[in-house]
Amino acid sequence: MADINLPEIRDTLVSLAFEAGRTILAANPSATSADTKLNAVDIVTETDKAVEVLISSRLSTLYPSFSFIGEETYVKGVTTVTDAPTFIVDPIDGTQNFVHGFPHACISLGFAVEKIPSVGVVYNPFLDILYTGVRGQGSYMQRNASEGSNAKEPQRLPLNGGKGKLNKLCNSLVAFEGGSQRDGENFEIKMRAFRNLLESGKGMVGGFRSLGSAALNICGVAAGQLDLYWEGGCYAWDVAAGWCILNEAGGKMFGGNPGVWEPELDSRKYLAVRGATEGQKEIVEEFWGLLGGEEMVYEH
Ligand code: LIP
Repeated sequence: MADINLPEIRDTLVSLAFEAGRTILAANPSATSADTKLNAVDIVTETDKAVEVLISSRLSTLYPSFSFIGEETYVKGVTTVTDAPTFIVDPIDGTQNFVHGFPHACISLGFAVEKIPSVGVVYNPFLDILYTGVRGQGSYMQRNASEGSNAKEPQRLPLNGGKGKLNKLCNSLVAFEGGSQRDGENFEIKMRAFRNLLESGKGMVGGFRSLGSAALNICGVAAGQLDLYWEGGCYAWDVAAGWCILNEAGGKMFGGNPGVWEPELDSRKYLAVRGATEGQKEIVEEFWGLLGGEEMVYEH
């Protein structure tokens, strides 16, 4: 790790994110053909594939000795996250949003060393908002990010220096996602959890949101705009970049199943919690308590 220049990698990933962002903005998703993967709601467009090719080819030229994992070239049971320095990339996180022109989709570019998220760049080209994080060096959000001299000053995360204590779930703004798997035991567990989180007399979260992009949900938690984000079923490329940004903002990633305090990067079950002066452990335990001891199980 000592001889890897993380800020240089961040700068490379930022310029790649802007280039990918221009490709995404130039695409006409309604005229772009979309294939399906797991089922009819798990879609991939030509633009997802083109952006991944752009990013992987640039990175393999610039950093030939580093590994690369991308959503569109992942092979089930074959692609694994190892200890090697690895770029972990989702070319468009929030593909359903992209296809519908709902402006919450992003390029998610992570870099992990020994499976520790060490650089994160998440860029929403529709809103021109950039999130960056470098291990040990803080994380930032920048508006009008691609506009050169008109770009706003990067703001250190969490915004407003954080909001202090985390209270109970009923005082919290919580994000969770339905995900693309819409059957089976994991889906049933999620549906029971959603009910417990929303129902009066149980968690009754103060508010619930689904941005449709894991990376943007995590960045919202890093910024302190969301208190928590929970999802089962997403992959390392959905979370790697945001995880670094979250850590550097004083937040923490816990496991999506009860009792997992230090989740693996590719565990596919995550609970992101914003930075707080106190109450992190308590709200995680309150959240896990609403899962009724049930555990989601996902293959890699
Ligand atoms: C999406 C995630 C989203 C999740 C979806 C999907 P994609 O990524 O970010 O949070 O609920 O199942 O994985 O497919 O748009 O890259």
